Formats: sequence, C-alpha cells, structure tokens
Amino acid sequence: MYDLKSSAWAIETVDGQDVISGLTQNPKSLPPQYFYDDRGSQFFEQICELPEYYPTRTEAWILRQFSHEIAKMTGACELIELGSGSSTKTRLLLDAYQALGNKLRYVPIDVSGGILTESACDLLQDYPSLKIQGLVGTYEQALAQLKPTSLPSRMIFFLGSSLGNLTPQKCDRFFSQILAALDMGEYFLLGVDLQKPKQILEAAYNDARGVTAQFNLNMLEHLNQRFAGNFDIQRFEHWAFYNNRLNQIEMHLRCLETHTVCLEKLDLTVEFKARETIETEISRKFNLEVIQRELQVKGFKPLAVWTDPQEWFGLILSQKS
Ligand code: AVI
Repeated sequence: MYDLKSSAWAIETVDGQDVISGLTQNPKSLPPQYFYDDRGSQFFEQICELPEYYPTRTEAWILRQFSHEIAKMTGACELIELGSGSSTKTRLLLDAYQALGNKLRYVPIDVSGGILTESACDLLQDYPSLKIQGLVGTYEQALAQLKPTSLPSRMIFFLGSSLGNLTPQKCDRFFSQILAALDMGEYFLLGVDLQKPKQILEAAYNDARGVTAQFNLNMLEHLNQRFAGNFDIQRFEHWAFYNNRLNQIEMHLRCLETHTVCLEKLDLTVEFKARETIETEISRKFNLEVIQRELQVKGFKPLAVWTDPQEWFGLILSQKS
C-alpha cells in the first residue's frame, strides 16, 4: 500500500518570508531548503555519485557492514526517514529489518514530493510486503504529524550528515523536536560527516564536473520560478571553502557584476554589488565524542557508534532515555 499524504504543503506555508529576510540582511543568505525543487534533488543525487563527494559512499559502506547489527539492537521497528530523497541507502536498512522476519513499515519524509513518490514506487516493487506512508514537508511539520505504530518500536533516522546543514542553534531545536516525536526507549540513528583535512573537504564541494556549482546556482532558478523572479544566473558563480575555525564548509553564490533582482510575488527588489555574496549553505563537520555528548545532554542515550576505516563518517545509534 502506498499512501502519499498531503502533497505540497512543503515550503508553500513558508510563503517566502525567509527569502525576504535572507536577501535583505547584510551579508545576504538564503535557506538551503530552496536547493530542493525536483531539479535540485536530481542534482543532489548526481553529487552523491561524484568521486570527490565521499560522504554518501562512505555512509553506505558503514550501513552495508553494520545494518544487521543495528536491526538486532533495536528489534522490529517502524523506520522513519527524515530527508529520504531517493531512499537508496534505506534499502540497506530495509534488507536488515526484513531479515528479522517482522512486518516492514517505512515513513519517508521529504520536501520534494516528486522524488519521494518516485522512490516509494520503486521500493514497493522490490519489497512487496512493505507498507509506506510518505509525508511531504519540512522536518518540523512532519515530526509533529508522526503517528504511534503497531510495531514494537520506531526508529527515526537522519542520514547523509544533513544535520551539518543546521546551525548549532537550529540543531539544538531539531534534537528537541526529535525527542518530542519519540516515545521513551525509541531510537534515533544519526549519520554525521567527520572532521578531516581541508583539501579533501574542499574538493568534495568543488567537484571537477561542476555539478555542485549547478546545484548551487539552481537555487536561483528555483526562486525565479517560485516567486516570479529575474535572477540572471549567468551573473553568479559558485564559491565554497572550509572554515577551519567553525569546522564547516561555507557555500555561497557570488555576484559577478551589479545586478537588480525583482521577485514579483514577494514584492521584493534587491540590489547586488559586484563580488557580493549570498550564503546558501553551511555543512558542519563533526567530532564523534562531541556530538555524542551533545546528544546525551539533550536526553538521548548513545548506544553504539560505527565508522569506516579512515574515520571519515560516523553513524550513531541512540535511544530516548
Ligand atoms: C544534504 N547535505 C548533507 C549536503 C552536504 O554535504 O552538506 C548538501 C550538499 N551541498 C553541496 N554538496 C552537497
């Protein structure tokens, strides 16, 4: 059974106030959720396949090695995935939970209805006994909608180091929302990208084929479509670097020459000077001990940590305590 609920209440409800405030502040910024229209989600899928972008394949390696251990530790669980995208890595968990011989229930949550529907249909073909209930929306909206399960427990999982795209304050709020959505003893599986040499990190966000640049620039196309805008994409370039002090990649769009942009539906006109930048994303890189301590302080009990031989990526299983 496939039940895609309430399509398209994703960013609609935000009504662009976040765009107005981001573009009228100094320095300018835009929220990263505007990357993910259907085209942006496709670019992201391509990024995940790039040789320089190690996080996806490293996390997949960890899941391939340890999903059965995770499934044994939690027992039968409803699997709830935040930011499910193409659900590729999810298959590794589904295989492990299927091997336990219990019912399989999966709740994918994503802001892009297109990719969610497509991947849910693919999964149903390969896992005939799987029950899926997709939710299109932001994490906050979806977490508030989660229902109790008929299975013994639930596990919310948040892979791909998407946590790194949240500022520390937003991360703190996000942990509170996860905690509020879970019952005592239920599980939270978190994938985080770890600190490593700057050259490796910068290469991952400046790939030779320029896919990350297209992904970044597509945010302006998305805003043009969504808010009847006239960003001239040719006048912007992709710029990404590692900030050693804050342990984060910072991704920007840099305006190459003066430009006046109107977003009609927001009744907004914005002036750009040559070389002026818009911050579109941060991608924080974590230390395993520090992040486990943060989880503990919030009210999670870390149960196990898995990593790859180079210790580039970490997976932490914790429980609401
Ligand atoms: C989704 N998120 C974890 C990616 C990251 O690495 O921060 C988004 C991304 N941005 C550029 N490349 C990938």
